Amino acid sequence: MMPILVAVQGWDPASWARRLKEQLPGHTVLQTDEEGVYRGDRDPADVAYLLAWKPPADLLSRLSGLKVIFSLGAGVDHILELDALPDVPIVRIVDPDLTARMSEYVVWQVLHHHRQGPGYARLQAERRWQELRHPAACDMTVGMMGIGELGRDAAARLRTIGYRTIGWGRTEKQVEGMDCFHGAAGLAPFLGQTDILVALLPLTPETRGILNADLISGLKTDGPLGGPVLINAGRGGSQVDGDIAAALSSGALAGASLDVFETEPLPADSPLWSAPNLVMTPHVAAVSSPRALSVQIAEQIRAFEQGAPLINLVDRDRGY
Ligand code: NDP
Ligand code: OXD
Repeated sequence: MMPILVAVQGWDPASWARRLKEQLPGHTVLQTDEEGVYRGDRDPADVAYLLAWKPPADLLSRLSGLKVIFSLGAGVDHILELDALPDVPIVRIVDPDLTARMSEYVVWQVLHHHRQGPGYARLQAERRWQELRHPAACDMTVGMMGIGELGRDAAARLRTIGYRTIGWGRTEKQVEGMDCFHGAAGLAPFLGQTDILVALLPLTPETRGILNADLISGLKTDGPLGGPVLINAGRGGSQVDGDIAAALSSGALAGASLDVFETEPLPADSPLWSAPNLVMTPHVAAVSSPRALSVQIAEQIRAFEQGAPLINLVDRDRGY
């Protein structure tokens, strides 16, 4: 059977290799160390399947027999940005486990701002017993920037709580239960109705830096929270950290939750560390579970070896 190589940086390669081996006992499963360096005896040119999270570019150039690359995340910018990417199919993660984790994060953060989480944290630190008013969910509009696999599920769950949801994407779409906007022309009307903006966009040349001061100034300002809130769990490259910190300080944003940052880990001198009303998490909104995701990857490898088409393929020209 053709070898599989798990190549991850910053994650535990052994847990992925072990789960893959359980699913595909007939296959040889190789792994890199946690820096993505392959130190095994087997010739890298024998590797047929690469399971990757931020693989080092020089590793890819040694995998001359590669047949498929599986991204171990939903996003694929960590692969597409590499030079000398072999011309093989790239598969990304679309999986109920990952989707559910992201929706949990989005619901958690929307509710946190809606129910005055930052204000109550401040009052508790000051040992003050004081009520802060909050609007009804049905009086608030959550704007989903990115209405793909993750954005649509999160919106559906927000609607069960009572929020109105609207969406913005690249191409025209009809999604039950939400008004959808698209493209440059659809952005202003979308932002103008949005109390809480949730960004779940892939990082592409078009989305790089899109969450900036100009965009923030287009958000609805007379909503029930006293100002708009921004939640970004897509990619840090889509935001301008300094603009968000400034908007929080000036009150142009009433609050924000960021799971991703322009540079990760967030540099010690980032103004975001001390920005008011900001919830920060270290890129953990929807972590990839080896147990859940290895099942689907193994199924795809088995199907591919029997001549069936791969699913969840990345469109390289589109960039996601
Ligand atoms: P999808 O590919 O299913 O959806 C992407 C959405 O973004 C689509 O609605 C697409 O529009 C839209 N989009 C892409 N480019 C543009 C653009 N230029 N202008 C407007 N809309 C655009 O991706 P997923 O929902 O599965 O994942 C989204 C992203 O979430 C991932 O790419 C990844 O970066 C991030 N992510 C972050 C995680 C974390 O832990 N923080 C975990 C998992 C994912 P259209 O359909 O019209 O093309
Ligand atoms: C992903 C991520 O893309 O975790 O899945 O960021």
